[in-house]
Amino acid sequence: MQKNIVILISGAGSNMEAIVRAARRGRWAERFGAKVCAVISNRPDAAGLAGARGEGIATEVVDHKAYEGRDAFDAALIAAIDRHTPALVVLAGFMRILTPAFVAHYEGRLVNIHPSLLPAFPGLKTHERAIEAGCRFAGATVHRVTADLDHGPILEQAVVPVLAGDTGGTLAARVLTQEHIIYPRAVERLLAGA
Ligand code: NHR
Ligand code: GAR
Repeated sequence: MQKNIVILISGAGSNMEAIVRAARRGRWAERFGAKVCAVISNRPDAAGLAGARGEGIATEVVDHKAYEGRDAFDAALIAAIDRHTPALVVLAGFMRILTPAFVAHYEGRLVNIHPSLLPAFPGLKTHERAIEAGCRFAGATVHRVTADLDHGPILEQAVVPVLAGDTGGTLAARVLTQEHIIYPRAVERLLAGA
């Protein structure tokens, strides 16, 4: 059975790129019948859209500003995603909170990477908050998405040190290098059924 992967982005798309590269290098098509078949952004100006096109992947924009409310946006997003009959929907720097109806529609197929060591620091501005709290370690978490924001079952985590003089930006960059390792690994494990 063909396992289609749809990736949702809002920005640079470096996690999306890491997954696309891992799919190629790890021969996901041959081993799991899996391929990244579409990248969808809620922001028309997301830099990751050009990256995806450069990889030969179909792209689409579902601009949340064009919809009256979250229910209408999520319905349009579901329509765009379901054209690809995905086995897996991967949030990669996707910045819109999803409605319970959306989450229920993709139950068991929806994963996210969050730039903190969950359950610490769900939500936004995670790096600044970790520094402010005096944390010695920070990191990233791949988790299943549930209606309860950033609280789904944990699939993978990576830890990095918080260094003296870190800003949100320097810490984010250190965490991001680890995201690029654990996100492809988590997706590969899901495809392998492990
Ligand atoms: N949706 C559900 N239901 N559950 C989760 O666990 C989700 C989710 C949607 C996105 C990613 C998450 C993150 O990893 C994610 C997890 C956006 C916001 C947010 O507040 C919070 C968490 C995450 C993503 N977004 C604002 C909103 O009003 C908009 C912010 C912006 O556009 O910059 O949707 O951190
Ligand atoms: C990543 O650090 C990701 O964990 C984070 O945004 C960055 C996206 O980078 N996600 C969130 O903050 C979700 N609210 P990318 O576009 O280069 O993958």
